[in-house]
Amino acid sequence: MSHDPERELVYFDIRGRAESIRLLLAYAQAPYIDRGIPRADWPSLKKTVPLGQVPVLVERTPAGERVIPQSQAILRHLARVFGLDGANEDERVRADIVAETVLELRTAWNRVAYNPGWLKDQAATDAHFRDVFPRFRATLEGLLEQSEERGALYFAGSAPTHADFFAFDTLESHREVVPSCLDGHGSLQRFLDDIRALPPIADYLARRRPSDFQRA
Ligand SMILES: N[C@@H](CCC(=O)N[C@@H](CS)C(=O)NCC(=O)O)C(=O)O
Repeated sequence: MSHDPERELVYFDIRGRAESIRLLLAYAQAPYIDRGIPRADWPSLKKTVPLGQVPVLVERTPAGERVIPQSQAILRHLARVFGLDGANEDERVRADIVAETVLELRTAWNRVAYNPGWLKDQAATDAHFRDVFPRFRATLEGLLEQSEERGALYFAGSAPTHADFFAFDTLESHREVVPSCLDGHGSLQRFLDDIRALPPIADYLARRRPSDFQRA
């Protein structure tokens, strides 16, 4: 008898903050309901979710329901459940360092990419790619190269962790807007290619919803 909960990921029908969670679930080959809610339904749904925001992960078992808000809490919970949080304490620490770094970049990116509209403020987008992105790209490249020096393919170790899916999604999201933004940064490009080639990820990428920026 399976003890896996039934999972439902509730978010808007975009990649946004839910996409690294979807990537991790795809890699773990874990079934779940990917509930993309129409914007028109949001005002009533907002009142029913714990922090009034999405994404939210709902896990249902015969014993009851676990409802988790906050994308990073969801991602790290699933990483622990599926053993994608590092093979030992050193790897877990490295995964957290990378995830926190990516979160800083992502927070800045969300501001220009999603608010107040889809890439509506060209000056803010240009400033992000000029003043913010290069700094984080250098930090992430340094962290990845330290990992490569230890013989590891991924940010924390020799197997992917939550931090890799978060980094992948955030870097890819930047590349969708400025395709050349990783030119000359071979280790980051190699990392993205390696994640993309993981069979369950390749399968997911072939069928996922279109880029958020195709709606811009
Ligand atoms: N720190 C939260 C932020 C969540 C968040 O800002 N969600 C947005 C969508 S990306 C939202 O729910 N917006 C609608 C609202 O706040 O009413 C997370 O990472 O999950």
